[in-house]
Amino acid sequence: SAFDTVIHGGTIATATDTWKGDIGIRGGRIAALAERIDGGATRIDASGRLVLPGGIEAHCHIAQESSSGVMSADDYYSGSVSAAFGGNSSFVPFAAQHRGQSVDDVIATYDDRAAPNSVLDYSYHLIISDPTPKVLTEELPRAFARGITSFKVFMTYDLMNLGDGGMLNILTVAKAHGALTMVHAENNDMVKWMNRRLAEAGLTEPKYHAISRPALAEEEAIHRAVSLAKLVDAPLFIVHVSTPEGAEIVQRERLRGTKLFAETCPQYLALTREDLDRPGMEGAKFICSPPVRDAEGQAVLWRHIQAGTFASVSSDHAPYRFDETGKFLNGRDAPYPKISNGMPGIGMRLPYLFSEGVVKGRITLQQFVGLSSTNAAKTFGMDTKGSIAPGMDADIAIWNPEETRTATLADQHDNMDYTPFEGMEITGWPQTVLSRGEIVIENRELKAGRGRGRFVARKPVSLTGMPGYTAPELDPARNFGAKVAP
Ligand code: DUC
Ligand code: ZN
Ligand code: ZN
Ligand code: ZN
Repeated sequence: SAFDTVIHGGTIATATDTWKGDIGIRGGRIAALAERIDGGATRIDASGRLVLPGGIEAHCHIAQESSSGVMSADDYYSGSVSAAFGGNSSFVPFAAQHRGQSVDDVIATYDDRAAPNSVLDYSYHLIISDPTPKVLTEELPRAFARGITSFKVFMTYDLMNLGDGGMLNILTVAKAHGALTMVHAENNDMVKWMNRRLAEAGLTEPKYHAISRPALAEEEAIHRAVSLAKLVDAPLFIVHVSTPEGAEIVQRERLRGTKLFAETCPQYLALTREDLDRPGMEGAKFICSPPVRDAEGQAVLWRHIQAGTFASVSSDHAPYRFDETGKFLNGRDAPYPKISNGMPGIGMRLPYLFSEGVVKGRITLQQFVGLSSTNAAKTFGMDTKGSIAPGMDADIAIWNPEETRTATLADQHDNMDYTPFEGMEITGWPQTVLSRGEIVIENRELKAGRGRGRFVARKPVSLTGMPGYTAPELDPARNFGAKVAP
């Protein structure tokens, strides 16, 4: 047969189109699209199903130590399996440099964690917390050259944040190499000041986590991050935007042509600070940063999703079990600043977005494909992924748009002991997932083996349609005839 696999009879959708037809797959790539394709060593019946580009999870923490040394509950096996059950064909976890570590060593460590274990194709975003001269001039350029073309920096946490000058330095390096800087934008001193104030008043239960990280801390830091990036005209990606104020800055700057991208996450649409106030220590399950907020804000975030403010909706899967190995590493009744920070959700990102977005009529199917896959591929330079077109990797998720089930922990297939989405009624579930033409999930069963995933070398971000910004002061020649090096 001309094809290894033919997917037939489904409704195919990309970020721009929907049509009925068949897909012929050969050598792991999409070889043909036609109304009808006969043959195929394997034939997959997709009648009554949606055939979509496999999801690309662009924000997740897998086999990663936090700055306080807590290891995430999922490794590259359980993390990729959970992602696959959730409709993803590839993912981009973080490889985190903590202070004093060499970036070359960090990448080697994550290669050892990922290559033997990942079921899905993967790349990394670096996390940079220690931008020494060697990191800036040698190690980062080396990482970019091998296809790790993005990295995250922090404006908060004493052990992570770079300060404004440090941000300008690293943004400049990223710009020179076509790399993309991602930023966790919360004002560190505002959060520390709030923490001190709450501690002095004895207010340490989980619900005060939300109070300790005000919306203003995010708004101020997003504005500052964008200003720093504009000064050097470097592209910037704001991760996990949780507030209407933050989203509004992103929208305004994108309209001006600023080289700016952003994401939000399902938890900011699904959960509120009321969840942090569940009985006993239950609220600890919902501690993440930035914190979950309120219902009014959720409605505004949906408006921004509709309006195209966000490139993607990502899970920010940061799994810590509800026990002494995870959330309660510092004890069962630890004050909120000592409870491990993050929540799981890699398996729920797409079912939640489909159910609340497409099924409820908030977004189109095309927007869903863009937010779940295509935009991440473009933004993070995965040029063989994120669409259904001849020559692309056959990374495909076949969805049953009508199946309704209640979200449960057992459905996640991760290494967690809770899901924050427990009990939510979800319509639309991925049923079969292919990665480079290989069946990873079929009828909700795992079919692929540990270690089949491959590292994806990524290209620079595409900045088409983003003219950027030139700060007049950056070039003194314009004013006083003096030259400075770029
Ligand atoms: N930022 C993340 O992106 N994830 C977990 C915690 C954090 O601060
Ligand atoms: Zn057919
Ligand atoms: Zn963050
Ligand atoms: Zn994160």
